[in-house]
Amino acid sequence: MLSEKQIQDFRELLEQAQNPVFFFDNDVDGLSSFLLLRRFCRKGKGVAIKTFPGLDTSYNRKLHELKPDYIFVLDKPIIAQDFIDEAKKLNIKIVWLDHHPIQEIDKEIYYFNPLQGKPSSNEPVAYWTYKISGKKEDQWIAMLGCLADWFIPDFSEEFAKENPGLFTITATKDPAKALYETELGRLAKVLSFALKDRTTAVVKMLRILINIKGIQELIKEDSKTIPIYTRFKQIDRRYSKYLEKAKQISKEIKNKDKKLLFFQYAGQFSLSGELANEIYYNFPNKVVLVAYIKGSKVNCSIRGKIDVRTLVARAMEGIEGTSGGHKNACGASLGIEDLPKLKDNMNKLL
Ligand SMILES: [Mn+2]
Repeated sequence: MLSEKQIQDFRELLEQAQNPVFFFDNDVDGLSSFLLLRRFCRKGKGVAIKTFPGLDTSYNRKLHELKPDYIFVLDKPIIAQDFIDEAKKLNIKIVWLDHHPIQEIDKEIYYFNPLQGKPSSNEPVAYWTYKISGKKEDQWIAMLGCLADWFIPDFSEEFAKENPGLFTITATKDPAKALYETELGRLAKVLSFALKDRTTAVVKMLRILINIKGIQELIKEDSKTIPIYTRFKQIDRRYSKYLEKAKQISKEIKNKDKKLLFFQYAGQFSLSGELANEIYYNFPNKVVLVAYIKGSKVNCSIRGKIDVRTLVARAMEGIEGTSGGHKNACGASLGIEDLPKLKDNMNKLL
């Protein structure tokens, strides 16, 4: 966890900044973290980082363009050394708040990570930015960020009691239920899909969310929120189709008693992580592998009750590519020619 002192220190850094720029991970935890801080300090610009897994050197130009005195990096496990050097050269201070495994950190960076605390913990960044901002009226934003990272925060029961139409007490016991069966979960999906848009559209979305009065304004589909919903619907149409297909496939394999639920798709949008989560939610006894084919490359998302990280690492033996992630949720990338082999290996190992 972060200590009271650290929370206070972070707040002071925010206050010192005249022209902060917030670089945040391109997911709902990252977005919520930015919004909580931005709505608290009322200054600075936000940049959604689209490079993965780290903030890479393609963002150096933002330092010249936006001329910040402080930058705040949120929910990103890696910052390219060259970016850090460039910031130093320009006399820009770096504040970094993250909850991923700790990397070697440059001494001149103000680094905050609950994993370093006592006790060590890894709450989403939105949880901590909410503690920093302390604005009760923004609790819904913190809820969205936490949920999207499959984390139920300690204020969720309070939230459920005060917002019965949005969230339920039973959902406070189960993050999957919270995500797939509540209105708040649906909104997390809306924001997640809306983030998958061109930079200019995302900037527009940020402006809307910085100024929005409350969650009721976000729920309402009107002239104000239309840019968010347009993109969401566009992606959700595809997403729902893929999901239906995957459910169909699982019906067919149920009879054969197979452990692996394999689903592949190609297209404009990278949705394999979201799809794998929801398919796994529907078929918790299967190991789910969703393969997103883009040109000659494949990105896979794997979910399962068992240790799929080890399973995938073994199935990738002899295949050129990478794999890694968490025990029950991991990823792999490889060339398209090796996808049948990966599927085959997984089937054999299971
Ligand atoms: Mn996160």
